Amino acid sequence: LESTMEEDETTPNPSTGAMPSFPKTDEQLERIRQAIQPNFLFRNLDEDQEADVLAAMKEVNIGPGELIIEQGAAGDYFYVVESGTLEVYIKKDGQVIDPEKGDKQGLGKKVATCTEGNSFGELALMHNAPRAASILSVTPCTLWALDRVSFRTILLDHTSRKRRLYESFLSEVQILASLQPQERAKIADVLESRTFIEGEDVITQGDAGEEFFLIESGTAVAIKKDLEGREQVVKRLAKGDYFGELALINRQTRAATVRAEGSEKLRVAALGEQAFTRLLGPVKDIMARSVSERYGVSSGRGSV
Ligand code: 1OR
Repeated sequence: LESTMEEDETTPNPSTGAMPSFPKTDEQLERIRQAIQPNFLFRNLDEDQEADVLAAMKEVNIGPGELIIEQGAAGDYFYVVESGTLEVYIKKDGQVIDPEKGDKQGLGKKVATCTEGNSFGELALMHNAPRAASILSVTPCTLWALDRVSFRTILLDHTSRKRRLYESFLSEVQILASLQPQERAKIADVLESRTFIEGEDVITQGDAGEEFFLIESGTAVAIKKDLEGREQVVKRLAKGDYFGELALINRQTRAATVRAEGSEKLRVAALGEQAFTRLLGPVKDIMARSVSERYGVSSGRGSV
């Protein structure tokens, strides 16, 4: 049975100050700050929490060809990549892959690459689960490692706050109805709230799509340009509706613009592409199937 961060009572109280602290130069601190800044886990940390994270991170230098995480092992560290490139491999039970097709060291199939500013190793620590993938360095790398206890202590507060915030909202979103509560909790962990005022665009027709969105409150319109370049409203969207899935499913550019409408601010929850693939796998098929229903079979006009 999976245990979530809230349920783990072994996590020490942050106020005991039992966290490790590795001295760093101002330059190093700045580099780590840059590296963790794009990462959802570290957004919205207060100053003290950020200071704790930075202090607890340990520099790790590795050469090329090192297995830094092995699938199935217990989770000990979370890593942020400062420099270098690593590859992510996943091996399914009993899977045999032709070495010529990239089964490096019997690690399975390459599913992703990590470079500067990326991070990995959070899943096993967040969910008390075995490592979900193997991570192999392909160049010399400088990584920042945060130990399991510090990771959980610092990020616990933040995560449980987010889960509470999104729990009831996600349970009312129809497309997510088939998911288990724990699966919705994992989605809550990675959602990021953003607001838009009337007339602002959340996504723009023709752009590359990197995120999926759920509407938390307010309303929006989906707009497509016709052949003469005139904007046509093709759909209205409100609380609980989703958009932005098409570009992620079809790997095409955004098929429409979605714009905030009305005097109430539009609030959306964004989910990045990697998380979309990882967490909405079961829902993705339903979404792909419902594309025709949502947007009309004939021309596909209005798809977002
Ligand atoms: P971990 O603690 O389980 C392995 O240790 C890490 O690989 C994992 O945390 C993630 O940070 C990272 N599926 C699972 N883990 C992934 C994936 C992934 N990509 C990176 N990691 N993918 C799903 C493939 C079906 C790839 C998504 C693009």
